[in-house]
Amino acid sequence: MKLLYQTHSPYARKALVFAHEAGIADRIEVVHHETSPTLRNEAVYAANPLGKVPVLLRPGLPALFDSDVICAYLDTLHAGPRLIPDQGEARWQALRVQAIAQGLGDAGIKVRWETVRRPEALRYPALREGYTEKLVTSYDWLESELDTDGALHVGHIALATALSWLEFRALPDFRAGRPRLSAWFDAFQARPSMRATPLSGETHD
Ligand SMILES: N[C@@H](CCC(=O)N[C@@H](CS)C(=O)NCC(=O)O)C(=O)O
Repeated sequence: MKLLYQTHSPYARKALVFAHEAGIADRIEVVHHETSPTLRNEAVYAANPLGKVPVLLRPGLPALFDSDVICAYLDTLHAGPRLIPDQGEARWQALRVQAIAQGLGDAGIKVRWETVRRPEALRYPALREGYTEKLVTSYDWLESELDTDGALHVGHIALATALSWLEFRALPDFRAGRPRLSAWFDAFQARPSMRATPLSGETHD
């Protein structure tokens, strides 16, 4: 399988960290791409009409996107404990943490558009503030709601890769006043799956 990847994408890294945690990273060839709404990448568009990474190319089978779907597929390919619990409250906790993590990445990208990516004259401060608020209230939610003791799940992977990216891009700090979240994140960052997949590079618009 091939994974269309971008070294500074939290979502692409999420899929790859998931593969590492599932013990199947050696079945995936990482193919590097740059893509953005203002930099069309034909190879990515050929596989995903949204023009976004990650995309998982499977021999003889349709391409899979986005990161949620790729993780769900990868979870069917290994014999270890499911990283997406299939029943009970454990399932809903994993999925809601994943949803918050996805939202952190989405809001962080919006904040970046309104701070560094959009030409200065086109930036809209009210939008930057609105998306910053979503980041901050989500950080607070995680401080109280994140399950830090139980089994590893997809939400943890999505969250660690999102927080790592937010810090990498110097987006609003999630650490101050949130010792539980910070301690959990620091421990997660030390995992081999995270160490094998460092973020790097600049966004190309
Ligand atoms: N919901 C998607 C988001 C993917 C996404 O936004 N990827 C970014 C890279 S961080 C991208 O490819 N952007 C290019 C574009 O929006 O055209 C997922 O979870 O995979």
